[in-house]
Amino acid sequence: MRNFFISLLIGSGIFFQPILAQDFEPNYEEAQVPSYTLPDPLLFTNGEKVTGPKQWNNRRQEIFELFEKEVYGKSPEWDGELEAEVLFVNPDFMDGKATRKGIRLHLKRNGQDLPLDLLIFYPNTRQAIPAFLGLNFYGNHTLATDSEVAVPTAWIRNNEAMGSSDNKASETGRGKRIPNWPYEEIISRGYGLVSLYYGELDPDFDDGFQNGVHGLFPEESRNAASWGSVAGWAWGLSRVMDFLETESWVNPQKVAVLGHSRLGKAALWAGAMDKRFALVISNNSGCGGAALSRRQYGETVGRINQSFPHWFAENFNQYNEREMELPIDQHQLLALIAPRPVYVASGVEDRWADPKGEFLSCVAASPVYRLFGLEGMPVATQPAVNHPEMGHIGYHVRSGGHGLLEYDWMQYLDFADLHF
Ligand code: GTR
Repeated sequence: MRNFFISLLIGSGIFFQPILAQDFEPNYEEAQVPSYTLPDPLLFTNGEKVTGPKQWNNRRQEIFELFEKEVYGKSPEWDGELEAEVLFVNPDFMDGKATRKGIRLHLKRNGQDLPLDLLIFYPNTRQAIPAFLGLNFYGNHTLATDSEVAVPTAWIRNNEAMGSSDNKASETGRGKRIPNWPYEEIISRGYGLVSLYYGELDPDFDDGFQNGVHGLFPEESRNAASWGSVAGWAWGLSRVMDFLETESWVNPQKVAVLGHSRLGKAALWAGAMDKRFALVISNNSGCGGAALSRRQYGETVGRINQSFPHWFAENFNQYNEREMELPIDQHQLLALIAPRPVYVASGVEDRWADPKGEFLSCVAASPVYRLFGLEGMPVATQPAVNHPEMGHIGYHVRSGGHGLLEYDWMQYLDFADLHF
């Protein structure tokens, strides 16, 4: 009876509730960072050493499964149908320099239809070109000044940033995010840009995983290792990639996936799950993204699970205030992307995301790149503000706080030029 009661508690999630004081005080003192040892990406759980790329494949699988089980949850195989509906095509965008397209992707499965609106920009050239793919926070209309790009109907979080007092997108947000998505510059550098609103994949609130992509798999029984929202957003990026493989303007071998903050966590996990992403960019992704959990600097595992119970697998709660017990740490998430290039960016005032922990993660992932004869992070100490470093791992800490800014994009374009 007692065991039955305990498993009932585990199943209901009550067991892993964060044991956090209400008045959580983040640590911002370097001297208060606990001493820790990071799990070695090149050491199998049984203690054997990885000595070459061939063994790395097996070790990679081991690490990947640990992230699935303990952090993000396991995403299902896609066995549904994908249909692309053309909403508009404007080949005379930017005085004829570019094309802007609206595509509604329909994810069909089990009698359900999940619509995802893609906003696509690309320069008018004859060759297939590289492109950036990234989820946006407030809807595609925030990347457009004109009404051809419709306001989304999906639920919006933190919508006051767009001048709305409820969770519905409206005209007040139109064009507001263009500075964060400088498509004119991206196009003039020869790249395409594909963006979609992340809430169409999975609305960012805790509804017991009923809606969004989770709703396409009603037969799935949930357990402590089931996929959370971060995994849902990441999985959705792969469905967009499925579509991009059918588009003639883009070179599918050269698609960079990028995301800011929670969507940076999703971009990293997308890059780990799907090797078709040739380059991966994490902008201020912080806890559960590029930052090392063991440092407990700024946002911690316990805090993030308390604030966002729907983001990760329920298992992640086991490590609330127990980061040292994690069988992996976030440098191994970067290592899962090797030998493909990965870029991590911080903002010096964005202490909540632990800029130094993001940098140290790049350093600790580097041995895996070296296994492939590649330079990972070229430097061992955190570079000065606004001094990017680019090996096969790139990193910068720029001036200012949390945000995807033009400075960040300039580095991503340079990094993509270097590797594509
Ligand atoms: C914060 C959260 C961070 C980060 C951020 C964002 O509230 O604590 O982990 O994801 O939101 O996505 O902007």
